[in-house]
Amino acid sequence: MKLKTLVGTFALAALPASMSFAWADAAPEMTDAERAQAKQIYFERCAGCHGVLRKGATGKNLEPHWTKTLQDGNKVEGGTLKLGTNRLERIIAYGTDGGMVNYDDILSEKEINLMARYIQQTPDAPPEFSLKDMRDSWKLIVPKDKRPTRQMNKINLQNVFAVTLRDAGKLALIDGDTHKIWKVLDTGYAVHISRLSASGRYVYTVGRDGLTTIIDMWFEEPTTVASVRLGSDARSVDVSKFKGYEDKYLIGGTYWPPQYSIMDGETLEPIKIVSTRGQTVDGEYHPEPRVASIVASMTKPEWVVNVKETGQILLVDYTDLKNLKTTTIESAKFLHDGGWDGSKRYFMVAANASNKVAAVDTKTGKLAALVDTAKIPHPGRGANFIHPQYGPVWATGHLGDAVVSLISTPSEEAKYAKYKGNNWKVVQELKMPGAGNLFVKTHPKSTHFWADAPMNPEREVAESVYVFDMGDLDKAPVQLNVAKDSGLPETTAVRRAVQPEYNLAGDEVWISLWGGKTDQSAIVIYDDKTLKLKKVITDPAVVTPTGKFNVFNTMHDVY
Ligand code: DHE
Repeated sequence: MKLKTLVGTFALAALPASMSFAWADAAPEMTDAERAQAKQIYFERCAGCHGVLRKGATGKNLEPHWTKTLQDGNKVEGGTLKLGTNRLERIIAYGTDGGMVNYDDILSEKEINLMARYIQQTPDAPPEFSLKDMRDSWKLIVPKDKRPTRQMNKINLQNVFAVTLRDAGKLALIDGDTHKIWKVLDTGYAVHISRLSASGRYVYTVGRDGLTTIIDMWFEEPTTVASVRLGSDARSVDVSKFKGYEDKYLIGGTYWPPQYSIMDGETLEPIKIVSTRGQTVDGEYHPEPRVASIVASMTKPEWVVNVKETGQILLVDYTDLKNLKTTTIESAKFLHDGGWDGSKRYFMVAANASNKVAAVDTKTGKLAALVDTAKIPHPGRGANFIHPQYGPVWATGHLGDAVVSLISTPSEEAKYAKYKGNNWKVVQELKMPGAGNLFVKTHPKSTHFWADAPMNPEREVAESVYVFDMGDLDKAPVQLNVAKDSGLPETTAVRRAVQPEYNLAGDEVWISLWGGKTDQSAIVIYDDKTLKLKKVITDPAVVTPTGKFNVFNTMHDVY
């Protein structure tokens, strides 16, 4: 069994920018072929956290002034700077306790050496992507008038799960009633999220490579009816949901180029691109402010667009796209993922490097609060429930700390008025076995609260999920070892148990067992009441499953 080893953090950000260093004259040599290979690996594995221009966000800054070997043996006045090829190789292989995961079970020694040399070179800036480029990439595969006018199959669409098959560049639609794979469709590479049309008929996917697809579930078999490229690196997409605008527009956010794009919601025909380059909340210009989470408001015809590097939250009004009105709300860096509070008035978004959660009031269009939390909040969409002592709370796990934070959220219901004094405070921290949580989940019909820990360095923790009893939150959670329960033979790569998702009835919880690309992975289903194993889906098509999105729960933001 190969365990992740932790080494020290970079501890670089604290060094003054003005410090003058004796840099090695040149970065280590690379052939053109090596550079091309490293560029591809960097895009697939590193750019998400460190940025295309390597300015850093969730991950550290990796520009050559930090990474290149120093001539004087890697020592600088006032501190020790130990980068250069050897040190970088160790960090890439074994990870750091700052949140960098180990790659010794994903990349070969040769590839690790390649990456250690590559990140000492000047970053490659990919080309920009214009509205014309987007239009050129647009494929309307089935026009609207050639699509069914009613559902042509007997599947219970509300209980379908859209499952990302990350490294296969595919999406599986799984029938939640029968647990059978309905169809596997080609998508962009490493679909990050799926979102649902307001009608529940269309699934929208967005690949890390910027390819967005729209899948129509009314055909006898799900069919991709259009696709378009948003740029070269993307993470988020959502549809217009406000009354009168249901499914009219789709918005997609890109990491590269840093911008958001608006399309027709049923054909994906490109309409508009808006750049997010500009000033950070600290008053500095940033050339790569990436679009992180996006969500459609139910309160107004607006999307909430969270810009990572600037810490600015944009409320984009989609009623008049020619004369686009945007409200810009200052919050904190670096904005990442988030979800609605129980009332669906406040959008809660993690400002992960600031150890804060920003709450946006979508009714007033203002920042309601910046809540201090434990290290590196990572909510996914978070989870809402009524706490026995503190009333309505929204929960987030943490990548950097062994707790789940419960934040008190406001409610207009008179029975919760007594909890008002606690609003926007962390009222309880639930103890986890370690850091490395990515996703939490509960359901209005459940008494359980589920949390994963896939980024924990201990194999056993990363391969398990933890279930809290919401009636007694002081009790330690029950550990379910998903890898063992799957019955699959142990593999070299850690099989991370990731992203609990409920079914329509709220009585089953689905967990992805995310193994290596050539290993058999699985979707493991538990009975939510008894916590007993119910089903293991191990079809050979299940390659590197990660996110799962139940149609009904995604449409109605049930979490
Ligand atoms: Fe995610 C959500 C970005 C790594 C699985 N991820 C999100 C969102 C963003 C984001 C901005 C919110 C989208 C929204 O709601 O509109 N994720 C990033 C990264 O930048 C990061 C750190 C590095 C990268 O290179 O992508 C990253 N994410 C991962 C993974 O490694 C995960 C575990 C596996 C994978 O498929 O890549 C992963 N991210 C997810 C999932 C969601 C998500 C499953 C949606 C959660 C939900 O419940 O809505």
